[in-house]
Amino acid sequence: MAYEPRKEDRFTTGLWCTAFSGREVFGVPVRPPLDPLDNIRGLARIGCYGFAYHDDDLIPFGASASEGERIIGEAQKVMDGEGIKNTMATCNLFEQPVFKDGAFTSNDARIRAFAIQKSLKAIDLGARLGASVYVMWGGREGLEVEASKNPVDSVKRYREAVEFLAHYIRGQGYAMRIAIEPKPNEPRGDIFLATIGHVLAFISTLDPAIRDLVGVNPEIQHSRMAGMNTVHEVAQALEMGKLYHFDLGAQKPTRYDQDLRFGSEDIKESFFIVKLLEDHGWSGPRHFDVKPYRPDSVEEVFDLVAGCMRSYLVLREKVQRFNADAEIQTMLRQLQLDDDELVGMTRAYSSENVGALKARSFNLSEMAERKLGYQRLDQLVFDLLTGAR
Ligand code: GCO
Ligand code: MN
Ligand code: MN
Repeated sequence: MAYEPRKEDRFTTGLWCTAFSGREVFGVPVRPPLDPLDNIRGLARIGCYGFAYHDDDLIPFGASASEGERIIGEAQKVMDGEGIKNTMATCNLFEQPVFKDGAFTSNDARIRAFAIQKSLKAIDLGARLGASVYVMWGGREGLEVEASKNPVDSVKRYREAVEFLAHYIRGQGYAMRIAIEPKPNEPRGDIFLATIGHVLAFISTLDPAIRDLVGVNPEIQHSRMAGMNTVHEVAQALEMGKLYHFDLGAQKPTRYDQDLRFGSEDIKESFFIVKLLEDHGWSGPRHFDVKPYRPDSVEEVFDLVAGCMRSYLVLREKVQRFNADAEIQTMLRQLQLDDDELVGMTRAYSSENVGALKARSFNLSEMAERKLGYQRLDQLVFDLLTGAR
C-alpha cells in the first residue's frame, strides 16, 4: 500500500506522546493511563521502527529496584516479540516537585546532585535497552524571577552536568551519544540554552575529551516558538556534524508548545525539512515528538503517529519529484554560475590570491542584472506541493 511505513524508514516516537492524557493547565486528564508495554506494542503494530521514553515513562518514579527489573524484562520481551527497538532514552527532570526550580541549574547542590544521579540511572537504562541517543531537555532549567539565578553560573552548572554525564557514557563504553534539546520557554518563563544556536555554541565550550559525544536535538515546534527558520537552524547543526537527533512535529509560530502532528501546519517548511533530511542521507530516526489533541479518543493516539508517518512519506515522495523535475533542476543548475578562476582565487587565503583578487575588475551592472526567476521557482514548488503539477 502507498505511504505504508517500513522498518527501514526508521520512524520512532516517544512513549509520552501516545500516553499523553490530555492533562494541562486548564484541564484534568481526558484519557486513562496507557500501560507502557501496551504502548510499545501499539507503536510496533502501526509500523514504528523504534520508540523513546523518559525513565519515568517506563519505570514509575519511586518504583523499587525489583519492580524496575521486572518492567525491564517485560519490555525486552515485548521488543523482541514485536520487532521494535529502543532508539532514544531521556530523563524526566521536570515533573517531580523536587525539580520545581530546575535540576542541573538549581541553586541547591543537593538537587543538582540528585539530578545527576537520576540521569546516570536513565543512561544505564537506555544502554540496557539499546538506545543510541540520550536526550537532555532542560525543561525546568530556567526561571521566572530574574534575580533568582545567576545566569552565568547557570550555564557553568549546566556544562558541568553535561560533561559529567558524557564522561560517564565514555567511561562505561556505551554506544550512546548525547543530544541537547533547546527550547525558549515553557514550562519556565525563560529556559537556558534557548535555541539551536545556543546549544551549538555551548557544545563548542565543552571539554574536548567528550565534545564529540555531544550534539543537538532540535525540535521543529521549539524553533518556531522562537520565531526561527527551522530549516536553516537544523541545516547548520547538520553542517557542523552535530545533528544527533531530531524531534519532528508542527507548531503555529510564537505560541505555547503545541506539539501538533507532523505536516499539519507549515506544509512548505515541513517539505523542506524532509528534503534536508533525505538529501543529506540522514541516518538517524525520523522521530515524532507530538501530542494527541485533547478531544482524541484512546484509539486515536495511535492514529496521530500513523498520520505523522504517512505525512512524512507523502512529503518524501514530493521531494523525489522535486529532485526529478527537469524544469526545477534546470533552474537550480542555472542559478549556480561558476567561474573556476574566481573560485580558485577565493577558496583559500594566500598572498597571491589577495594580489590577483585586488587586481580583478568586475562588471557590476551585468552581475546585478542577471535574471534569477524566483517567481517561477516558487510557483513550481507551490504547484508541486499542491498537486497542480
Ligand atoms: C517538549 C519537549 C519534550 C522533550 C522530551 C524529551 O515538548 O517540550 O520536546 O517533549 O522532547 O521531554 O526530554
Ligand atoms: Mn515540544
Ligand atoms: Mn521534544
